[in-house]
Amino acid sequence: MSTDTVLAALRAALGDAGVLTDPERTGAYLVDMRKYLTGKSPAILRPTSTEEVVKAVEIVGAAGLGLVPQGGNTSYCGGATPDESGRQFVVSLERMAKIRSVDPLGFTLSLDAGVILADAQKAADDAGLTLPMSLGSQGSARIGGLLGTNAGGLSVLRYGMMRDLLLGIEAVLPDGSVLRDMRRLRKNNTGYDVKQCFVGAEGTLGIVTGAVLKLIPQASRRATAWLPLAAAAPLAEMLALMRRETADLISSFEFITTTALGLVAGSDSGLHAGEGGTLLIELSSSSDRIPLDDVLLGAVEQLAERGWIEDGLLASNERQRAEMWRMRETIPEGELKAGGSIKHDISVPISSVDAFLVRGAEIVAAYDATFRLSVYGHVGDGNLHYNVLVPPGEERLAFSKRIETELAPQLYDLAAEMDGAFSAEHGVGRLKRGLLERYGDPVRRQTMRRIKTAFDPGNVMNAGAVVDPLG
Ligand code: 2HG
Ligand code: ZN
Repeated sequence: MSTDTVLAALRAALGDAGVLTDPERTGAYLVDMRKYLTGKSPAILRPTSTEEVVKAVEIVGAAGLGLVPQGGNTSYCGGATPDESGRQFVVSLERMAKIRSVDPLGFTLSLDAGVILADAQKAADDAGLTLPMSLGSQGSARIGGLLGTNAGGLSVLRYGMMRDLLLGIEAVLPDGSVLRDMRRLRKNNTGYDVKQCFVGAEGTLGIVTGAVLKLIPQASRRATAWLPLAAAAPLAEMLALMRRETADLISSFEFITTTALGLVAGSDSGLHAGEGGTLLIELSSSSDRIPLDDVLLGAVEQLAERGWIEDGLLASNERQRAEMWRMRETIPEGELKAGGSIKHDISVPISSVDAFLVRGAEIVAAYDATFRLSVYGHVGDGNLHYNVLVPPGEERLAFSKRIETELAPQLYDLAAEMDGAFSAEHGVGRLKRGLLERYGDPVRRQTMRRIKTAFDPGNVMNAGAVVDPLG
């Protein structure tokens, strides 16, 4: 079947607005957010319903071509960018962005996979509830992509990753059949949990078109602290103390080093880091009866008594709180402005975070003592963004290649030695496939390939990302 015939069939099925071929409009879909990869595609498909997704899958599958599902195109690992063959259609879910329903008694939100995270948060909020998922790219990241990468973010410590929030799913499989499992059940022990296969699969098993997510009572109260740290403050011990002393009301425990903070546009708020960096801690609750500020203050005093913090600031109003979060959330932007960074999204058991920081710094210093590190992350989840800043005068992509081959393996080896992972919350995509080969348990990898083969023997869905089918 010629490409023109396929395009004509797709136009008949999705309408002209559902099939973009004009290079002026397709360009943005073909390059990953960090501009590491640029792919080619015969067209960008923009279905408006699950039925249209089915038609697209059937037409493209029958023609022996491939599909790359795409949400907000914010993948850090090239998980939503087509390859250069020109044989993969991008399927953007951007026109499937309806909130289907909110169940205020069951605390659930049913929605299309193309809903932007910020809009999903608002829908929950409008119903007097909270969707406990927030991250820097929430203004553009879409639910399907967040599920595909099992995104984490800023409140994983208390509420978990996307996987933990997922109750139901709707997905179009590579053969055009539709998995309809949009049930709002908390308990459903009726065999394999098939919906979870799509989480972290980065669109390699099918196209997620809808989801049911867990909500929580509206987190109307918050207590937020900015805590400049003494040198070598023991982060894991501090976290354990805070969890204990706050009765686990802690929803964020973010660590920022002095260098990372220095990348963020200054403000008059006086927020600074101590010798050991800084912590941004938040407690949240839906009840007025819990004196959150007192609980936080009491716990912080204990950190001070042990000499682990230099001083501390409790946000006294929403403006101050928002400023603390702005400082944290704009670090990736600050890295870009400083010339870019090479990102290592590693995780280790929480008890190994402190050792990783020490040994990681030794590895980097031994490689090149002039390198500057932008380290920050969700210490509450054992997740560090251990980023190396591109030195002035270095070309970003060439530098990235060098770090990838020479330095990154040493950092990933260190994480592996500590039973950690080379990707904590950013996925595998196309960029980290080699790492999966190197660090994955061989039986796990083989099982992943078997799962891929079972769902997608023809390798129609996002071929080239994560794993290949068998044979
Ligand atoms: C964050 O925590 C994101 O801000 C981005 O996961 C991390 O850009 C990064 O390295
Ligand atoms: Zn992160």
